[in-house]
Amino acid sequence: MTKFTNPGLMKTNRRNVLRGSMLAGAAAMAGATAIARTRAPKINAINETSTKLYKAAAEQTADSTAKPADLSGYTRVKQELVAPPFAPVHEQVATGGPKIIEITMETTERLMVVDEDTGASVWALTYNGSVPGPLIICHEGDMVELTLRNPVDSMMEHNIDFHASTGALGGGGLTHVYPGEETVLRWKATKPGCFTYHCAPGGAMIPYHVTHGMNGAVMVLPRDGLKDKDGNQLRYDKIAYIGEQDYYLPVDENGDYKTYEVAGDDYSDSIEAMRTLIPTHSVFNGAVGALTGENALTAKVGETVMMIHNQANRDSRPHLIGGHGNFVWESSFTDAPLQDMETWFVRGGCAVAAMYTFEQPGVYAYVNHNLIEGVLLGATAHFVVEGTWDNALMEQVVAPRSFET
Ligand SMILES: [Cu+2]
Repeated sequence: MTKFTNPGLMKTNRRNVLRGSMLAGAAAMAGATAIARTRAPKINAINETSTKLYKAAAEQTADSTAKPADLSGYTRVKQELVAPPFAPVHEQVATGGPKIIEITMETTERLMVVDEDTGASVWALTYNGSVPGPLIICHEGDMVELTLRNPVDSMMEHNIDFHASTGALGGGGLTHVYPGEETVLRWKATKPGCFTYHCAPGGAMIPYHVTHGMNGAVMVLPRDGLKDKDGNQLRYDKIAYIGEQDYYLPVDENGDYKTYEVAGDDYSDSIEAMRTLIPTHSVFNGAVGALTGENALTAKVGETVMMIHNQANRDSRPHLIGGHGNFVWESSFTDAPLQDMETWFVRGGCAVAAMYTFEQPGVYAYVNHNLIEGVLLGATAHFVVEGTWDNALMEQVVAPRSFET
């Protein structure tokens, strides 16, 4: 099937649909000034290198005479993935032997409003239609078996790189799917912790897809559950899964956010905006206000919430205003958690788990404590917590009043 991705500009066939090199060529023709900067590496050259890298990984495996994996002793289960901020049904302490966890994700491209007030929107590239993609949960020693499906009406090629996995570019080299294709990848979870996954089709398409929402998190729990530094069991009552997304949305000469007909049409403008390294937005769960107001997270006094924060591209520093990170796993679940943290650190390209038991009712803001990003760029969520106020912890002794001068 032949389709015109840029009418009048370039013709391609299905196997070449919006491959990075083709789009970069189109971008160079359409907006050479946007991309050809002094000393800036040529994007099509980067693409070529990266494409070869991915091919090499795929071919290496295809030529391999490796013996089949021994799947005896594993039980197959299906995990129904759910949209953020929720988590799939799971056990905190594994029962039974190791499992092969079957999941399915679709690489859906959809127009999303990022900020209703300004009209900012993005042709989001997603796993299962959400930004971030769904949270996947397994235990150390389990296998994750993903069916990755690219809908027929997609404009682009997609794949997936699991930071929790080992080999073949995190699976990126084995999972390239064009519109109308599906692939199945199985990998073993050998490292306990929270990990990012993201699309990485090659070249400039890697940051383009990641900054268009194509990322999410996997939580690999220890088989015997989470522990504090003394080995005491830790359990949570609920999970709040928060994906922080930096967007670089193009604006026109009047400063208004540009709109585009189909996914991929913003490629050349987006590359230019991304090169500034200054995001126009840094939001939680895809859009300004996705976790505030009517969409706020909820909890009760005495409940323990596990906050999982994913940032696939940039560093972040979450802070729960009015609360703490009682236990924070910035690295892996193998390490003892940090305790009683005020603000913790999410290295760009990773996911971090922080556990807190609410002690007071009210509205708590969970922010990126670069407060410019938290307040001006959108990285704020709210927890609305019900319960009884504890004056022993805090009391307004005197309400604000005038004082005598
Ligand atoms: Cu993608």
